[in-house]
Amino acid sequence: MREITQTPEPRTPNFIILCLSLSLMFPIFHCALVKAPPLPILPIPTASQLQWQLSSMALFFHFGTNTFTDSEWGTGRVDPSVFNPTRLNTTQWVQVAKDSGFKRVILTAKHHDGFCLWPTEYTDYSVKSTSWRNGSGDVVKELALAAKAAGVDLGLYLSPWDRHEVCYGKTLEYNEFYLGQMTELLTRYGEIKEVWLDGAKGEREKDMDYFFDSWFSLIHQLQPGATIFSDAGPDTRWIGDEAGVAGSTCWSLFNRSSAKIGGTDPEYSQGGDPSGLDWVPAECDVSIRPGWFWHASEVPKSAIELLDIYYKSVGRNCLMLLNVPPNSSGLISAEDVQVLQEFFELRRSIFSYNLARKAILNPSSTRGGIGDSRFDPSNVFKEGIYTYWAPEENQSDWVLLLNLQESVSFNVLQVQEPIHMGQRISRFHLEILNEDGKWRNVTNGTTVGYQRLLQFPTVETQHLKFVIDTSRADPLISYLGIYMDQFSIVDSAYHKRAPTNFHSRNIHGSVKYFGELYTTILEQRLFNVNG
Ligand code: FUL
Repeated sequence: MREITQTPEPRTPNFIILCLSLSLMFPIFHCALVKAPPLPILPIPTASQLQWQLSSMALFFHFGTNTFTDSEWGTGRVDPSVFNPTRLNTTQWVQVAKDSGFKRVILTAKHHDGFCLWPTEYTDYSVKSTSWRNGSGDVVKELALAAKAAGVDLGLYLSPWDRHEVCYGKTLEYNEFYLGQMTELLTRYGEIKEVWLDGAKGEREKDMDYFFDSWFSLIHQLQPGATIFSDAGPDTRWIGDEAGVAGSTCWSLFNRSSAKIGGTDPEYSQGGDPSGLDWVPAECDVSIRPGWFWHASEVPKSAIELLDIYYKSVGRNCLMLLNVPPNSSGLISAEDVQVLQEFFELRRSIFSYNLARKAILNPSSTRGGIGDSRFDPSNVFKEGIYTYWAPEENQSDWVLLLNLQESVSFNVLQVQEPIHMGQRISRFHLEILNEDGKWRNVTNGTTVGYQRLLQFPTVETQHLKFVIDTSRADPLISYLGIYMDQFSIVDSAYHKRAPTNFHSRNIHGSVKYFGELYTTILEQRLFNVNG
């Protein structure tokens, strides 16, 4: 049946005069009629997913019997007494994280060998059976206390694959055992912000099913603020490689049902899914050293290599999870601390000043019209996702012109979306005005999400044109920045590469290559830590 609509009476001049006089007498009458924010486009993140994303970077601590046996995948048959970190100091671990800009730490409470870093009731294969702290030590507790004192979030990795536990392989028994251990971890140590688990397992190992749905439900019940990481979420997903590198297109949209824990399709994980129905952003795990556990013979990557990974993880809408393994004395090694300090200084010197900050902005349109500060383009220079530029609805162009007021050199573009409103942009580009008066394309990208960083050969200009080409809904921009990175090498084909074979051991020898600023960074070490 057709809907019957009433035709409104034509407005008489008297009515209009009345409205005008009322609005002059009571200005509030008009002020209340502001344009509401646009609708979010689904899916959108939960509060804990948002908090996770805003933290940007986390440190991973792989620590256990492997640290003492020079191994990666322990057999589960090593005598627990090998675990003896005589100088263990979790306050140092947390301080290192905090001083180098990491807001979250994650500990391998149990790795594949089954050795538990806390005194669990369910097995003797734990710190209880060692002479460390006379068998009454608890690494999880020490880390939880240190993290709380420093205001750093704590996450725990409880490996499903357990090479020591005899009931591993008996489906019901082991699922109960695993949940028993998980419950201890989530009820004894205060707030746990992330639970990390994977489907890793060696070939020809015992077969069994994990009851993931029960695990995830219980974890969320016991720690409602925790995000659960796995190959398939539910809250954050594995990026699909252990190099810390996301796809250059990276959606937080994903279909959990299309992913399998232990059977990742790297391409799907790296790019996400523009038609995905679930919000499952990606976490990029990578180790500062070749192995996940500490080995005396290995050296850390250089700060420049970490910076490259930062561009390809945090700069591609992901969280960077950097493993820094404590050594056998129970401390983070001095050479790793040094690299982390240098990495921090690199980021600080590149990103602490937005070269576009004083620009005069000219938008193609503004939601609610000029004068509505809530959607004003100047919001793109305010920190945080809750302030943003919104164009008017139903536009054919989404453009921001920037007059920098003077000629500026730069080689990095930063763009952010207010992701609490959903991830929208699917293609954008940046143009500069050349001296000949012609606009030239400098760089382009696909997805933005929480944060997109793009590098390109250095350009100099006074005028920029930031253009959003395609978007799932009216695009919203919460931040726009341009920066000068004097450290990374970007080749003329617009492909960036980090210097190879450039470890911290030879970092001093390479200083002249990166100029004076790098020398200053090396001289400005913030603190000394025993290693
Ligand atoms: C993998 C494990 O097999 C490695 O040992 C390491 O813990 C890495 C972070 O995850 O699945």
